[in-house]
Amino acid sequence: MLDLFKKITQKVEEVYKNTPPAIGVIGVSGVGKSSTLNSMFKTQLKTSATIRCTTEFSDHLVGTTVTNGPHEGKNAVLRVIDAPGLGEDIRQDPAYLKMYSENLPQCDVILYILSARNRAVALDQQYLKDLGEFYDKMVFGINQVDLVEPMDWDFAKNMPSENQESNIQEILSDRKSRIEDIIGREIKIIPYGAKQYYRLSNLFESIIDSCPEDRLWLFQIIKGFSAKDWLDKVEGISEEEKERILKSSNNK
Ligand SMILES: Nc1nc2c(ncn2[C@@H]2O[C@H](COP(=O)(O)OP(=O)(O)O)[C@@H](O)[C@H]2O)c(=O)[nH]1
Ligand SMILES: [Mg+2]
Repeated sequence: MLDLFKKITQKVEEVYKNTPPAIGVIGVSGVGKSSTLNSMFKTQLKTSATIRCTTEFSDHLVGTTVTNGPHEGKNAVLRVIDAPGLGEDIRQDPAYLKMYSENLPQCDVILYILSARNRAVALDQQYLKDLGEFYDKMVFGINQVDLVEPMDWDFAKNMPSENQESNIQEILSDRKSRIEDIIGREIKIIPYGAKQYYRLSNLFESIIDSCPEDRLWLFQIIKGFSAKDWLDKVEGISEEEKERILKSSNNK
């Protein structure tokens, strides 16, 4: 019996090592794909406010120590794939879309990022139409919520002001219905801020929840990824605020 258990454990570790859980990140240029991966997984991908800087798919293995749950203390590996951004130049898009189709099948989950500051979603709708084969494993995030009008982010609490929050909710329901119209099913869409590490834990949870059944166990191993690790990096935020944010993010 013990032997069988050992064999199964070995097998699990083997699958884990050979094909770790893989998350692909796609979306229009400048929405913060690379920044999201950097904030979430401490990668050091180049980001830019002005020009594109990701021209090919880049594949990274990120290691982390599981900080809670049954696998606490174990090292977990995750594969993250950063995609070049669509929509920079209409002449580039067909080549990028081809690259998307070639690379995305390797991903367990695909995070499609939009920016809260872009009102036009026609481009996203257009690209989504071309990516129909991946709908099942897509999850959506709206980044850069700190830039939502009236742009008065509450830095002390590291959260949107009341006015921002109500605008964020409006943006959220608008984008949700526009995307759902295209892909024909209900979607999960999480508002967050890569730069502020705001609601990254919600985003991560939603990524895990969108993983296909047969690979879910791989993601469960890393489910212990701690929201506190992210919050620790936000500057100027008090311990009490951290506790409050952690509590509210756990309840969502
Ligand atoms: N204010 C703000 N800026 C962000 C946020 N996330 C990314 N950015 C900025 O948006 C720009 C584009 O980000 P980048 O990660 O290069 O986008 P990509 O082209 O989608 O990979 C950079 O200047 C980032 O610093 C965010 O949450 N808030
Ligand atoms: Mg990039």
